[in-house]
Amino acid sequence: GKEHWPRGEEAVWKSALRDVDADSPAIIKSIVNHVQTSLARQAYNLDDLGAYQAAALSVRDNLLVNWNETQLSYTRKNPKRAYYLSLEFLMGRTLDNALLNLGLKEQYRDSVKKLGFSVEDILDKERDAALGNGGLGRLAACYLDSGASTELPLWGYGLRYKYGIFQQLISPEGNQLEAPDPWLENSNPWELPRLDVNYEIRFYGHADRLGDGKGIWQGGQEVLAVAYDVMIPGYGTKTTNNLRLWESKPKRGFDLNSFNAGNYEAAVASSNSADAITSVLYPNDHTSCMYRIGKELRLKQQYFWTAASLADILRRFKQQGKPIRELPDFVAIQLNDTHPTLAIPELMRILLDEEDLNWEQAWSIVTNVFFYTNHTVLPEALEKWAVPLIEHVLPRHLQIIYDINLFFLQAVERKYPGDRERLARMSLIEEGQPKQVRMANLAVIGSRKVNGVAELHSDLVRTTILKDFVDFEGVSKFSNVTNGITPRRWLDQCNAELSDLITKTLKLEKEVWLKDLFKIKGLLEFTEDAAFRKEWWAIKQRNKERLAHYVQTTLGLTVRTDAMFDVQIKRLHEYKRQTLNILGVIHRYLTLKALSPAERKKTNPRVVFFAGKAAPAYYIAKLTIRLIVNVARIVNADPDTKDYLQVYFLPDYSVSLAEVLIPASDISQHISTAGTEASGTSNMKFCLNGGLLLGTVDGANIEIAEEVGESNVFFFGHLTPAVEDLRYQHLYHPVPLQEKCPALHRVIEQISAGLFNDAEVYEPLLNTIRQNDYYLLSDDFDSYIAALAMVDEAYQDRDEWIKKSIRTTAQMGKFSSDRAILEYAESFWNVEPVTVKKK
Ligand code: 6GP
Repeated sequence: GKEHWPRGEEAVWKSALRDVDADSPAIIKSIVNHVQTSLARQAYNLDDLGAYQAAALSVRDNLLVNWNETQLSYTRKNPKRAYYLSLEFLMGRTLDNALLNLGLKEQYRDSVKKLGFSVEDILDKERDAALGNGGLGRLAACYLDSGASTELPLWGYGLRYKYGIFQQLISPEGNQLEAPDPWLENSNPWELPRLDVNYEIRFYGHADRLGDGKGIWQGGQEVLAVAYDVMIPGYGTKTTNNLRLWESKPKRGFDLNSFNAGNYEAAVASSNSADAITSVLYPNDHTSCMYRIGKELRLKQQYFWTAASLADILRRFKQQGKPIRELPDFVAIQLNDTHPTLAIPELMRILLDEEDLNWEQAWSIVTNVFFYTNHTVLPEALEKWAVPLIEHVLPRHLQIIYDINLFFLQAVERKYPGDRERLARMSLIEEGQPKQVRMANLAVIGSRKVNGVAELHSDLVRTTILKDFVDFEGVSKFSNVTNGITPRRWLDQCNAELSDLITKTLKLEKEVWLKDLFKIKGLLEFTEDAAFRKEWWAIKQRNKERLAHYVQTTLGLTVRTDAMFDVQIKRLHEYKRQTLNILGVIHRYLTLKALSPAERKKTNPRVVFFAGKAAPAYYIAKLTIRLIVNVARIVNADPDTKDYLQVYFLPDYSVSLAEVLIPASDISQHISTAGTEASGTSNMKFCLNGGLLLGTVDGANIEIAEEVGESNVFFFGHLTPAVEDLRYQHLYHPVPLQEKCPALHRVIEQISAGLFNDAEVYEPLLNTIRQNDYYLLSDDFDSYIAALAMVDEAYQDRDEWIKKSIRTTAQMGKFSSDRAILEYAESFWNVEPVTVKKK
């Protein structure tokens, strides 16, 4: 770009700079005004970052107007409201999304162009808000978008972590390294500090019982929770909801007593520990007890956030002057997994100790306010907190948990007299050294409804981990809401060309089908239209080139774009089986090597992409990354095969990277051991963008196949009911790998022999397969390889493949998160849309 003043059109700058009455369009004026005042920068040295900041502030002004209107109409109409409590909100970038939701993208494109900037370049300056680990956090973000777009009075509550999910680096040997993510460094235009909205949150101290279930909690440490508000614009509506994130601060800057005593260090230490609460997102998903260090801080995060959120919700409710018993008529709180379960004893504490209700009154309110969503059946992910830790940090809450447990177990005993094993299983307290509080049990008995996130998962919840509770409370409390994704970000924003083609083809306003996604079914009738197929395919090709360009500019590697793009992007976890994928890649490599050059030419060239982070202490998952990186190195450099097989591990997976990868995929892999992936949501994103699915019969894959037709997906592997038996056989009747699965054995032995460097490094990973193979790689390998071959074969018939691609997109209507959030609103919360008038 030009370095000297002015960039862009001199006259445009001049007229906007001169004075407020200048005859320049409002957007340009507002951007230039922010350059001069908010940023205090000179027009002549404005760079892309400055232009991004000014544009963002100008968009924020629009959002704030709508935000105020929305909050005003909620206050006036006083509807029942819903609150989504989530420790994670994986929002990604905001500017592009806000522009699209406001319908201002083209106007801003023109305006920044006149000022000498390209909208793509400035969008690229925004850092992701990465306050989440994976699926659970991204789901929360999609639900906020859908809540605002369907005009629901829905607020999110979370924590304002100073550091989001770590930045992933790959060392020369192929190891994952973690660096901090100081995402707030350049200041964040999308948040509004609300220093006046703050609450004092207590920890430690001592609790006394006062009889009648009541108590008093005093002393300890008090920390301040300060609100930061993030605007959540709806698509094509004026509704702009709120995501309120809490930041922790010392109640006083320093402790005067220690200061006077000359104990400077202690004074500073107390303020340090208050700041620490919201300093960092815990980078583990699907684990609650694997990492002992820092556990107390995690518990403090959970309490800090739930207590501040509840105090805020109750203050808002009380402003209406209604009696507290009417709380369930005005408030529904969705618990995103068990992380916010302390809200249950906290609300009991408030109702008993502060509102002076009796136990029955309080419990009846609590159990009509809360709703609990479970996101995994993996046993290691079920949260448990050591009783002594809760007793130390939250002494009053432990008393309340014991009381809840007593009344609950008495009721169980009445229904099943003498069934001690059942009592032990259902108790909130797990015996052991130390005793532990089972948060899922507490969430279930304290909630009005419990749901899983896809049909199969909800069935497994009912028949396995929560079976006793279904028997006791009746099945109607336990239901399903299949996850969804927002088609705004995951089609219109990330794949604008495809979105435009759909709009043109359906002859509908884009606002219509993006808000009623079932309408894309209209594409079906165009599968036989050759010109349409050509356009469809050309867009996929350009998306592949965009991804190749990204890889070229970030890694300096050249991806061939005439190959099939095969993508697996998600957190690294044994149950998701990235290892199966890379072993399949090696199998393909060995097979190619054994072919003659002429035979190789007949094969389908394939580029395999991986991306994803491993929890920093998850040793086996990190070994899988190392293996992928080293396989990529060998395979991509092999002159015999490099035209037919390329492998890439793209570092530092993020929402923004997903937005580039997903539209470029021909096939994506969702290959968890049957019964382990609760739903999956990226499977929906790929299919919506016309990528086909290769997967196991698991999670939402099943419902996707139901919608798009089995002939348009590639399924393989054992089914859920077989898994338990297979694991039993591995333990008690093991068959040597060489006999059971010779193809897999050959692959593993090549790794062991050092074909991919550092042979001995991989032994612990390979041993998980050689030994009890808990995730059934050896059982599913042959059918996996067969499925990959079917994918290759299908890809050769290009026309038929494109038809499959179109049919897939066309039948993804069910998976809009608008559908999902409305199911929550209608069947759980009893919350209705509130229309905010357009002026
Ligand atoms: C994830 C599930 O693993 C995934 O299948 C699902 O799509 C997603 O939640 C949204 O429902 N679970 C988590 O990320 C998690 O940490 C405790 O569960």
